[in-house]
Amino acid sequence: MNTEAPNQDFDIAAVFQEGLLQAQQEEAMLNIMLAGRPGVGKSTLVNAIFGQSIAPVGTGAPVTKEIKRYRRPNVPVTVYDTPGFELGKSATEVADYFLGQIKTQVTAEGSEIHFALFCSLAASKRVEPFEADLIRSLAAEVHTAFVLTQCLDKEAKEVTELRAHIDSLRLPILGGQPFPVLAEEMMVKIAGQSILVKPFGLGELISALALVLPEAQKRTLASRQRVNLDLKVTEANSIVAVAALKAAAIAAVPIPFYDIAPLSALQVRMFAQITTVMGFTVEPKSLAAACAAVIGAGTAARSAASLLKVVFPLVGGAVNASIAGSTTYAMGTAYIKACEGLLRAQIAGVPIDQKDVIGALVREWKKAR
Ligand SMILES: Nc1nc2c(ncn2[C@@H]2O[C@H](COP(=O)(O)OP(=O)(O)OP(=O)(O)O)[C@@H](O)[C@H]2O)c(=O)[nH]1
Ligand SMILES: [Mg+2]
Repeated sequence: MNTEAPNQDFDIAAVFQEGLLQAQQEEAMLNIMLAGRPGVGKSTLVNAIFGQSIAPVGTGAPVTKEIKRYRRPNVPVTVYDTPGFELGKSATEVADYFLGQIKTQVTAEGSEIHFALFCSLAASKRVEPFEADLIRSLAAEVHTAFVLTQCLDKEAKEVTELRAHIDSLRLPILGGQPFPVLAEEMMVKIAGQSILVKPFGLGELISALALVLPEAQKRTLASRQRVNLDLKVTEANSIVAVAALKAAAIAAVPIPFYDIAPLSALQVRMFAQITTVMGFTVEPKSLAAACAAVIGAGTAARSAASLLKVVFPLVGGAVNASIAGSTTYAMGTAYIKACEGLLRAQIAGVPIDQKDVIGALVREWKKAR
């Protein structure tokens, strides 16, 4: 059987580029509502989660004279920011008003409010009855996480007492308990000493939110947040599982090697999806070079007709379902490991660039074989 590809026109860079675009276009909008007193740290919280200034500097379009909507170009996240509560109105009235206004807006876009973040200072003594009622009214309609902001020490006596108090209120909040967080590092003076307290708690909050989101919004959250690497890896693994199944389906009837461009395209698109979830910016040309290095081909873009062909042993000149599935799985897993290793390095303060992604992919691939 002819195992040579008669048509070598498989442009990895182009397919990868197309895959990146597609992954971005498919990202579902995530609608977030913020509530809580003024100045408790609502904006700081969302900006820290997404690693960019969404709430204060985005174009805040007024939904009503009170509610602001924040959105940035090319970021599928919309934040609805509600103001501090007006006294004189009941909590139910306030919640219904906010929810009603925001729902009108998101429904017009064919969507819904995906969750609300109710924020209160970790240093507060207690939750006022008005706030408790507001949370109950919100939580009756949307998933509501109770976030204790600007927390310096979640084990501190005051915080433990506040949490016990919140527990006693039996609020219908996400996860059954509040999330103490420090969204941004904070310099504090203790006994004349300046101490830098590092951010914490955002990863736990994101994990809990991911559990209640529909698949599409979970993907958006996983891709766009910058505080929970495990969620990215989990999502990336499910991308690989789906791709491996698709690959096996394509090769359900064994296909000859000269005809496996669709399989290779599927694998390159899988790389693009993983790249998007991991939150990397990778130049298509660099990725093509990496693939070329992985498969041992000399040139980058228009290299082998298939990634599979060179990497895996010929079995009777054809690819069967099991080879297609396992190859796709192995490639995806190596790429995730490469991305994960680099992101961990980056979190530890090591600056990384695109060339590192390529090197890491090649290393992981060699380890896996
Ligand atoms: N270091 C540090 N400062 C914080 C944190 N959260 C809030 N702050 C500070 O607290 C102030 C208020 O924070 P914002 O995020 O603007 O609070 P907000 O709830 O959005 O305020 P309004 O939109 O005015 O209601 C700002 O000066 C923030 O820098 C945090 O986690 N760490
Ligand atoms: Mg704000």
